[in-house]
Amino acid sequence: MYNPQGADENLEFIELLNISFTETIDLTNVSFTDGILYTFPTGLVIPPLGRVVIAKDREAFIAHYGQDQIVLAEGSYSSSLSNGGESISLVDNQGALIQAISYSDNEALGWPSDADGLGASLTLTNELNQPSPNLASSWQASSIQGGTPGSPDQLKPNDPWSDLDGDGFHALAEYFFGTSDRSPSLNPLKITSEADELTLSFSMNPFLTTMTWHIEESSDLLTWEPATVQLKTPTLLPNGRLGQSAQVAASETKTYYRVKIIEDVE
Ligand SMILES: [Ca+2]
Ligand SMILES: [Ca+2]
Repeated sequence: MYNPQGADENLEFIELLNISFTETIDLTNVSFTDGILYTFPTGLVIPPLGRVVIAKDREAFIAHYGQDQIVLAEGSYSSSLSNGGESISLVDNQGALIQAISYSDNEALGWPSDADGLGASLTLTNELNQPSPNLASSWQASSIQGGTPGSPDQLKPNDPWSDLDGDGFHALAEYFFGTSDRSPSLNPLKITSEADELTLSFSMNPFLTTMTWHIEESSDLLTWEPATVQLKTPTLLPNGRLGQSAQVAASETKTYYRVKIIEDVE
């Protein structure tokens, strides 16, 4: 959030995401050195796919956003994120460059105007595929006002059963599959066959933390049982979602398959 709504710049924040699915990253003495100045304290780690937020004014940030579900780094950065765009650098504890980012507020060049003082945050898209942070096309305005510091841009829907785009997929299912409930989606489930094997595949939101799933089968669409499947290793798709697939043995009789999505209730 480089240009919060209003004249006050104290609600600026910057968020780091660990894009590894397996590695924890130790941020001890990692620093921002250009644009803003900040050094991470000893022992701060980001788990795989985890996020950490650094505020310009920690107290103002907490008063506005709270701290639920947010890993907020100690202290605050000094200086500000320029409202006209600038270059910022993140370096490791030896001073070697990790990431340099040049952002802009230039709408004519495609930078999102809603993130320039109108309430949205500047949000990297398709972040797991490491888009260039220097290109306007890599960024969008956050989906909701104020952004979602500490969380992915796509939040779990308040009403799981709504179907705003009328495509037949409920909001919670779209959240699970990583599709939008604000634009119609095609059936995310695909079945392909090769020799005697059927492969069931679908895309999945990579940032799910409170949902599980399994595949079920039925011969009559009335009685469903867990299917015997061989799950393949998930892959990262070009669209930034996870590609899940499972092999099922071909059957002599007509068989239906479905993905059952289970929301863990805390
Ligand atoms: Ca600013
Ligand atoms: Ca829908």
